Parts: sequence; C-alpha cells; structure tokens
Amino acid sequence: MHTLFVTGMTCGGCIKAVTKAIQMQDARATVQVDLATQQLEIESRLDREVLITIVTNAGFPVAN
Ligand SMILES: [Cu+2]
Repeated sequence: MHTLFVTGMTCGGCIKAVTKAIQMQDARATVQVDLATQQLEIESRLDREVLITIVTNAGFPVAN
C-alpha cells in the first residue's frame, strides 16, 4: 500500500483520471481517493517513485 498526498483533486473526474492513469501501467491497481484530505491510497505492484511520476503527469502534483 502506498499513500500519497496530492494537490488539485476536486471531483469525481479527477479521481477517474488518476485511477485510469495508474491502471494503464498496472491494470490490477486499486486506488482510493479522499478528496477532503487529498490523499491517495494505492494498492499496486508499481514502485512508489513510478506512482509519483504517473500521478504528477496526470496533473496532480504530489506533496510528499
Ligand atoms: Cu476534478
């Protein structure tokens, strides 16, 4: 499990976009988003650094 804090997530569209971006690289990944805390919980075989790159490139800078 990877926990990332991001910025700029505001709605269901953002959640879909980031989930899709991650699942393009790991189809089995699961992503849970808490919009209130801007926190992503990602279950994936991908390395943390790779996940950070994917999420950032999807338009949501990672804060940690
Ligand atoms: Cu949105």
